[in-house]
Amino acid sequence: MKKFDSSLYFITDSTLYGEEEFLYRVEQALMGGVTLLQLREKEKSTREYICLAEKVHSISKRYNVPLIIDDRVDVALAVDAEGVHLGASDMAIATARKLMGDNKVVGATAKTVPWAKEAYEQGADYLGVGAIYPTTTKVKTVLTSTATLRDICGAVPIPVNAIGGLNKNNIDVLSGIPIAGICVVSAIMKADDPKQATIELKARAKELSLC
Ligand code: TZP
Ligand code: MG
Repeated sequence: MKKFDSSLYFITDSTLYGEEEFLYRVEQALMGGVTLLQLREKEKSTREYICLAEKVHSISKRYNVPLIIDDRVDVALAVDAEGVHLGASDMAIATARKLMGDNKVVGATAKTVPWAKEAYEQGADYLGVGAIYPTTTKVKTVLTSTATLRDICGAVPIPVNAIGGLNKNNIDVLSGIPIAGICVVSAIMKADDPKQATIELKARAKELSLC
């Protein structure tokens, strides 16, 4: 059954470390309490992407945390991941929904209200909205205002997650906006202690009633 909690959505970046260190950090984040995990690979061949996804999935399953594959429905299906995340240049949400079935999670990026409504109507289960702050993670994005984030939350009945440059010291900017949670890469991936960073980020998000 499809069930997910996006309150602390951790998106990985395997380019920062060797594989052993990367997998260790992913597990530390899971131990720290991330609620949703995304494998995000932009450079790997299909075969390499699947190989890493299998390793990550075998870890995430032990923590009962759903694994979402970025960009690639084929990779998600190949490893029986719990979902896929799609942006504007990826497969259309409606097509992905058909291929993935109703029991898998299909997430979408949305930066405007019309785009958010379109993704919802095509069958998206959640939205990622941002970048709220400039990001050091390699991504083609533009900034999205907190006003637009708030409007998107009001425009669709599915969970909306904020993303982009977020960390425990700046998520207060999201206070009072009815998001379902936050997505982070660097705040956990680049932390000295990813488990502790996860615990602290989660505590701060809870303190601000963001999740
Ligand atoms: N989409 C918008 S910003 C972003 C993505 C994938 C990267 C977020 O990374 P970080 O390190 O949390 O700023
Ligand atoms: Mg994409």
